[in-house]
Amino acid sequence: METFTLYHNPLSVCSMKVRLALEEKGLAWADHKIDIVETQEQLEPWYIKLNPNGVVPTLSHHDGNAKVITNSADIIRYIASQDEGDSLLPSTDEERAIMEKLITLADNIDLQILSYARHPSMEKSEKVLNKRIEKSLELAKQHPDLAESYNICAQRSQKNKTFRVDPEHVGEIEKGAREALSFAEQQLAHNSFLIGEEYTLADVIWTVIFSRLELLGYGEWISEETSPALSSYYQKMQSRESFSTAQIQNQWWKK
Ligand SMILES: N[C@@H](CCC(=O)N[C@@H](CS)C(=O)NCC(=O)O)C(=O)O
Repeated sequence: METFTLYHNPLSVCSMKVRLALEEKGLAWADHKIDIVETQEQLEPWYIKLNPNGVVPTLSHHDGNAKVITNSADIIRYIASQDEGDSLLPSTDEERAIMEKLITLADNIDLQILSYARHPSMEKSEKVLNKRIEKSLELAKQHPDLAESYNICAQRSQKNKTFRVDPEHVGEIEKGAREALSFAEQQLAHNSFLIGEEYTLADVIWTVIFSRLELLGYGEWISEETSPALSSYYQKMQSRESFSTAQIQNQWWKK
């Protein structure tokens, strides 16, 4: 029986990072999908008790003691810390610091807002956000003990709604993303991977970022003309077995 259970969504970028880390590490895991679009299961009380921010992914690990880890960057660090499988961590402190910098740079790109801003149907994505706000506020009334979490969920969706139609805010996120990409391009100038010659968590996280940027229509940022090193690196990452087993799916949610 698997000791890891991943609560995730097939099309969520944060979930993809964790699936990719699990596959690269070679850990078996039980799959628990959470519908964050139609039924919005991430807001159900049982899930809020597991992940008080009401977001995917969440990893639970039953190895004698039951552990629950939230936040994709912390989850992948936890996965890397397991004894079995490949390390996924660089060998020196200096490289480890660069890996952490690359994780932070990736985390700072607000892909939620960019995704809601670039979804092919403004109307459909607006419906999802409205439903999240309504459901959070309704459940806050029904479950006063969880009201703090539900208010955080409602505020997050409200923020996504406001900023996705704010060109200045979207422009700032895009600017930050391009600066981060230029740092990654420099890293790849003389290396096979983002940190030297070994595949690490930085590669996990950035492979998923590239896939989402492509979906969002920013493929030119990682094209051969603009970023030759990133472009050939991303092709290599896509040909790894983990890219298909972890289902790094480049597609929009439908409803
Ligand atoms: N910092 C969190 C962010 C997680 C997150 O925003 N997840 C999105 C999907 S990628 C989600 O669950 N959204 C549902 C919602 O906002 O209600 C992480 O890295 O795990």
